[in-house]
Amino acid sequence: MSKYSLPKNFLWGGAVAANQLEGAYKEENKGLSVADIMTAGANGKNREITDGVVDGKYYPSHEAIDFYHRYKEDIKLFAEMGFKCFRTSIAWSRIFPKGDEDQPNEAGLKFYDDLFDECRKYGIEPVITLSHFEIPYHLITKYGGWRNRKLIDFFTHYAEIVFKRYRDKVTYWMTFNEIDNQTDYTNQFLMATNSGLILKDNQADAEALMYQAAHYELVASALAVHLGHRINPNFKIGCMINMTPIYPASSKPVDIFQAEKAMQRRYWFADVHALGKYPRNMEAFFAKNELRRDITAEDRLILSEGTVDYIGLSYYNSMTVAYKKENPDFHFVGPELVVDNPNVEKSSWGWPIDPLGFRYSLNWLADHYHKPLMVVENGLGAYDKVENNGEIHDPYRIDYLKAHIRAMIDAVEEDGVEVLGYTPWGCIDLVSAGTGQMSKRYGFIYVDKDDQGHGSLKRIKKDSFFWYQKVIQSNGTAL
Ligand code: P53
Repeated sequence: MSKYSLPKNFLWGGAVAANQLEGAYKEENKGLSVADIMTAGANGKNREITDGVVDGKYYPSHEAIDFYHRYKEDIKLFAEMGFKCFRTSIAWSRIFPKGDEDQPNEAGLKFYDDLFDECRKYGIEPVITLSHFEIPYHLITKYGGWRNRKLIDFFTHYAEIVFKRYRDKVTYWMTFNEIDNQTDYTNQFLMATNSGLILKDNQADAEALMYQAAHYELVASALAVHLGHRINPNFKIGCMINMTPIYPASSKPVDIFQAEKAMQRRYWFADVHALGKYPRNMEAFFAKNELRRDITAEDRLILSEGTVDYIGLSYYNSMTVAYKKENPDFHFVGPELVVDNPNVEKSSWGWPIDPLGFRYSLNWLADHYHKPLMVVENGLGAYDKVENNGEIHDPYRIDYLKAHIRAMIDAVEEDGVEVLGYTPWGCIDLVSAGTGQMSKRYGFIYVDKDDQGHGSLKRIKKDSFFWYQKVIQSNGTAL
């Protein structure tokens, strides 16, 4: 086999996050997390972040798809598809219900012991995110979330406990899910899920808070990497970046430079994680704007000593931006500069569909960071229909995944990119992070539940289930 082909032990699998599928939000002493105070929204309707759990409102995470009680049945289905790995997260608030305790909650630790054992029974390697949009709510109400330096200690204590406990059960870890989403600091959902920052509309200090919180997260991540390697030198600990390549709207130099500035503003997080220091473009930006005030010499040392082993990434779509003359210094936050790209199709939720953008992304990350990549999310959120005979035909999902897997294999074979694994998002239908809907489905396995929380929770294999089974069996040659 050529060095430039998918290895025999390529990690095919699927990805989920605890808060989007486990449910059992209060069971066995679990504390509330930020996900548990977010109501359901819809396409174009934001989820509401409430002040604690409010009576009479519907919170999709509370039951989700009840994976907490059904994981044996679900993992059996993953094994039937041939999964080599399964990416999920540990709900921090199961281990530390409030987040600031000394002693962990044994029942929470036991749940993940059983879950990882169940995976191992089928030879499925767990791939575990420490913080996937589920910071304990108490850390928000008492400490203000990641604006507070104390969170570094709480997080590293949590990381140490789970690294030690699962030392021989888990090898692949990631620290913070999609840490770069918060680049758009005007988006309350992203600020709450990334950093536990509950902000008001147009909050004046949102930008400064974001950069400070992100700094503390990056220090906490570096400490966790360092600690993890001491606990088990075989651990592979990665970061997790949402990779949305940003294209210029035209060949006008201002558009091209605007896109470059947007890339700098979104991907410096990966520089810190992978290279151990802030890029000079960000240092210059902070110096000019007096952002990220609290950084110590010790922090810089920690960052340099806790670089990640691989880059975990999610890829769904590309984004296209245009220069605006009202913005002569090429500032970038997010949606304000985005324009429609007429060259790509869109999903039912308006997300561009761009498989070549995936190959471009894999190349870009490999060129910048010279580390192995792991694709830990990719997929199409779509409406599915159950036919009268109970079957679900989802050729649109197969088309999307086929084109993206093709693009990934091209990146490996033609471009020499090193990719460790591929775990499509939401391998079993689950609650959408962005909208809180069930009807935005990604799965190979259908779950009978609607956007109001009604349904039998029955699992049904979709056509894509049998297709993906063949993809894995053939190591990506039978698409
Ligand atoms: P949903 C924003 C931008 C890109 C990816 O998203 C995002 C988000 C947050 O919505 O989320 C990631 O469910 C995330 C998953 C999430 C998945 O992509 O909004 O890591 O938790 O479910 C898909 O369609």
